[in-house]
Amino acid sequence: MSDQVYTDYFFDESAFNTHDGGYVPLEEANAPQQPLNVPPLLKPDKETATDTYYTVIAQTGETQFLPGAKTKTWGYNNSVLGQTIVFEKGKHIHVTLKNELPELTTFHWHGLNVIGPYVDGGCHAPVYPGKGSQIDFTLDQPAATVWLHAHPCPETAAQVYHGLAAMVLVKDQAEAKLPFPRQWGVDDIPLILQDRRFHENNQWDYRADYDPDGVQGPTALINGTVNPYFDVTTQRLRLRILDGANRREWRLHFSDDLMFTQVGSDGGTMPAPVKLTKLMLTCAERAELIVDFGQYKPGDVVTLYSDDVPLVRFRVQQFAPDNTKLPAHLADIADLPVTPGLPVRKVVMSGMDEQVLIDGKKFAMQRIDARQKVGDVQYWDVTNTNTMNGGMVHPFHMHGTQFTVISRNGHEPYPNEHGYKDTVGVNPGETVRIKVKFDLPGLYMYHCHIIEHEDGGMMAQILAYTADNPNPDYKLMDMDTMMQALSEERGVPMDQLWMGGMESYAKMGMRM
Ligand SMILES: [Cu+2]
Repeated sequence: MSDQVYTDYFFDESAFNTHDGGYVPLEEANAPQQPLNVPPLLKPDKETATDTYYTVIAQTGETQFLPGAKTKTWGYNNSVLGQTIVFEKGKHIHVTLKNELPELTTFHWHGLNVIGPYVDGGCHAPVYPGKGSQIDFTLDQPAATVWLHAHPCPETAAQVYHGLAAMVLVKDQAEAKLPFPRQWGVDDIPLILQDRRFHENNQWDYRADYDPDGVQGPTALINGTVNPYFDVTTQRLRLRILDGANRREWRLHFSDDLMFTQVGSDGGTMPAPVKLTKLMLTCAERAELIVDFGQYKPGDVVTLYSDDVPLVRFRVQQFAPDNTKLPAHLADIADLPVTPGLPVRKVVMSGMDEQVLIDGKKFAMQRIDARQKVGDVQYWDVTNTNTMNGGMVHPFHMHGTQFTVISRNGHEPYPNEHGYKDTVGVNPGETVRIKVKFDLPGLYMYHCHIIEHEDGGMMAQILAYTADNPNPDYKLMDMDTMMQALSEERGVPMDQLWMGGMESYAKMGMRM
């Protein structure tokens, strides 16, 4: 491992979300400290040597976040967020999806290389209330921390805000051999970072808080816990961090500027560990960190902050000494040659508020914007042209693939961007070159992961096709079907339906 310790956030400071006119600063929680909630591992319905069966239920519930009234929430096999789902590479996975919510939803596997558009679970795979569906797939990708969230366009942001997000772990034999902590809830800890505003009676009110540049709240929730502490009983902790917020960037650091080691990013283990004292995550990005508490003694408290707001207090207990050293090389990342003859694909993210566009257009569910042959390796140049008032970082996400980051404005990517990624923050005025290959056919979305931007139209879709089936006949969702269903489910006339993303189309004089 390189001895270099990086001490900055890498991203352009002038574009941090704190400069946004609608920025909602986090406030230090005044609720009592509570133990960090660790979402339990979901039990399979059945498991054989080759197959695993799960049932995932989207359900309503009530959650005690604050003293007083419970908050009405949605979750997966849980009142909010979800139980943690584990998939083993190479096993045939069968998932029964059930919708017990009052409205349609979809089940999107963010970071999984699965067939699109139905198994992938984007907007074309609605599951209606009271109904279910079945998916199955076999994973051929490295161990990683990925996630499940709702993705019914343009209602994704509201549903994720209600709580529809769960962590998913992919496991494989290569990662199992690495000297990483792996006792779930003891030294292998998820940290799903979100923020909410609690209104009267401790309720969330997405519409009241709506902002086309992303909904934020002043209260940090970590795995759905306000003001959590965690008792450290081992010298090393592995933190699997997910930015599960609709809009917020997290600028993470510990008290005493404690150094930590990043060993994983979105698509799994990084090629080499990287030592840091600061880490910024943009929406939907993940980072796996190893934190060593060896210099502390029982009774000490180490605090994880975002900017200057405490998120989690790690209370150091007695632990056995652990001198495990990480190897200098952790994982192989394929450096695939680009397929000869292919041009560099250009993708432009522009605008802010309601004006957000991708390649000059807003998303349309029935329009296929691009094509790439399965197996081809192509450079994509993803540009953020929004430099107004310092601009903002757009986290660019692709379904159906894990890409590699080649360069930022022609320069080296950040030191912790050498692993597989499915989401990359693009600074204002910057072009990020990524290398993209689809292993499976399907129709896949790519978009900004500020979720209100994606609902507002900063999204497009690409057909990954094979030579023997260049024009598959997918049944694609359409806006009339979507609106009719929601209108019936909510019991409101179509012309009174409100979805945040629709406003962005209406204000631009467009239809979805
Ligand atoms: Cu954006």
